[in-house]
Amino acid sequence: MPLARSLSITSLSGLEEWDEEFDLEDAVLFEIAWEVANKVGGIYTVIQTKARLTAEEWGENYFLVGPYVESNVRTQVELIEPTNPALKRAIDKMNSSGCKVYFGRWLIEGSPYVVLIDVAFTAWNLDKWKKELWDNFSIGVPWFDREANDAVLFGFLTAWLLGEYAAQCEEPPHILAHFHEWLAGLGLALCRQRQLPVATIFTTHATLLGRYLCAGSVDFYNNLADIYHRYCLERTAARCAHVFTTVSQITAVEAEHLLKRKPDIITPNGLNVKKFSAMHEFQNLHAQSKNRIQEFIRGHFYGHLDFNLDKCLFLFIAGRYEFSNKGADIFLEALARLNYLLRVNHSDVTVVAFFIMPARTNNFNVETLKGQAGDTCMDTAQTVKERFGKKLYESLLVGQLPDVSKMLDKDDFTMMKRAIFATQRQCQPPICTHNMLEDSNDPILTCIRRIGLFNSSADRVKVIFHPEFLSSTSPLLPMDYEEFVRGCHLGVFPSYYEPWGYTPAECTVMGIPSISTNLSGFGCFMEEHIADPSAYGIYILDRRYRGVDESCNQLTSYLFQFCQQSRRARIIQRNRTERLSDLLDWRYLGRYYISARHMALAKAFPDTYFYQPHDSETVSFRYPRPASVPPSPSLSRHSSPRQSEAEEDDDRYDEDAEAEKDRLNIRQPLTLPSKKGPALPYTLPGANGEKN
Ligand code: G6P
Ligand code: 1S3
Repeated sequence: MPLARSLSITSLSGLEEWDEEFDLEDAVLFEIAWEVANKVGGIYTVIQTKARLTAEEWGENYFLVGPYVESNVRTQVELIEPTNPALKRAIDKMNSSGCKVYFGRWLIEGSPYVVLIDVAFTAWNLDKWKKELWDNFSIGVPWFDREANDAVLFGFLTAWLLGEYAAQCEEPPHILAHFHEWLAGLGLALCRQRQLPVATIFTTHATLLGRYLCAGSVDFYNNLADIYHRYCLERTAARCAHVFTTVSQITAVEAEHLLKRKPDIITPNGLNVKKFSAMHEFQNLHAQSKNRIQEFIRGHFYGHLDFNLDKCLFLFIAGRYEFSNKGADIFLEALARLNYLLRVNHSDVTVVAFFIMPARTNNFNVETLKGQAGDTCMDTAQTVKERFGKKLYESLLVGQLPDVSKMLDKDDFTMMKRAIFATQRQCQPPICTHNMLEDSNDPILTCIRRIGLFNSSADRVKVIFHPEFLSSTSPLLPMDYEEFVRGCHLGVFPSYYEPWGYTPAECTVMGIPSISTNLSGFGCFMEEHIADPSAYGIYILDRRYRGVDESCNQLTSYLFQFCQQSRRARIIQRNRTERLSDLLDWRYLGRYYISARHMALAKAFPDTYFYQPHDSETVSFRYPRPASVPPSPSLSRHSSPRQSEAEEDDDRYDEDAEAEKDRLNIRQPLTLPSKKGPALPYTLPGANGEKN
């Protein structure tokens, strides 16, 4: 049944409109990835968040293909009979030939159809298929590489599915198959080698060699046996695809050199942006979540709570535990330098830096649990208050004013002294919330020991390492990730290797400023689209053209400037950060995927489809500097290091008027992206020979 579809992506608060007249005819889209309904890392987020928009465009003709993992299916997928007759026949045929292929609806936004293949069930074919791989592509996969074995099985099974589907169609079909990452890449190469009627797209989210080469301290030689054949699979897919895409400009450079193919188009990662009806709802959510983090801090620092929680800033880094690739190394170093600067400048700001990176642990540690066990001082104050109230009442009952000197007796004082003693601790508040299995070799703990950030009273920077992802059911910090991010003041992601980087993007859509780098896809993208990123709370560290020490100084400078902002400046900045959400919404970024698909269809089926690049692919939108107040909070500061108390606490300024001024200014003529990053000061303020 021919389907004539055209697409119009409407204006998102001024970002240019995108009308696409492209007749998809009877095309059917298969999107294939190891992370379909199977959360491993960032690719899951890409596919899961993008599904709604893709399902809107392709309707009944959109199928995601992934591995069958029983535990995932139980919680995320509703198994149903295949809806498309040709696909049903193809699945039945495979199942009667010794495969296990399931069909269902993935229970996420957009409810896309999923085809899930049990690769283990067909493992008996592995040797035969590996031989075929060797004969046709000269790629040998060693027996011990389990992940690559899965890639071989998944590749042959997906190619089988697509071939079978083509065979079952009554009319010659127009199949479009979009493969993500090397684990799914072999299916693409097989489609080409078997000359199936399939238009193919390959998207790489990171290159294998790039990741290994950047990791630095990773044991390169002992990993060599796992690298080469995987690299061959990746390179074959990239070179065979009708259309090759990467998620960012920085990964495009990598691909050009390491995979020897320049991407045809960049497909940046988006998010499903939630819009609140009340404009400042996200600010209220920040205040609520911050209260919960403060509660945790009260417990964690019991006996050492000698700092003002109201002047406490919460910073965090989160993600896969790749110490140097994710920049945890330079973050720690910069925190040590920040600690020094805050101390010599007698700052009353305290910074608590959270490290949320999963490592091997055997439980929460006792000291941390004790902190969260209950507030002895609060319980005692309640008891003493009740006893006081009772004595007062008894005195009033007999018609006498109370004798104040007798209202608290010896027992009350004993109880209060006991509470004071109970909240004293012999040790410093713990750095790590869990017992680590490899405590002595752990890179974060080793670095903390070297730089001496031990949560002592004199430290203005405190560190908390939570080596587990957050969960709302945790007895320690019962918050889910989103809630936690909302309560923080700044996300710090100084990655060295980061093809895209969802963490700063997630901060942005929640209105939380972040630091990323010009080596991360996100950082490069924001640098290209915003005239003064730091004014919008998007700090981009230069890790490309500067040495580690210089980058570290720049990071320290950003952190120190951030600590000097007044509350009012932080609120203005959060408003601006949140305003960038549209730029990261799939409703805007989805257009690059759409172009890639049209391009592939036109290349594979030139008689049916014609592709012409859309204007928005060659001209880039750029947010101007905000008009309302000076462009960057650092420039709006008084010459003295601190602002007045009155200004610090003034959060009642007219936010709507500020926002309106910015909005009027924000729609400017389109300009081409500049090649140069923003010029920001990165010298260490106050570090000129001052001594502690
Ligand atoms: C939000 C709330 C304000 C609160 C402020 C705290 O804007 O709406 O009521 O004062 O957050 O901001 P801060 O940066 O100090 O956490
Ligand atoms: C990759 O996951 P990672 O954390 O290993 O893909 C993500 C999705 O494209 C991307 O955001 C991330 O930078 C890559 O590194």
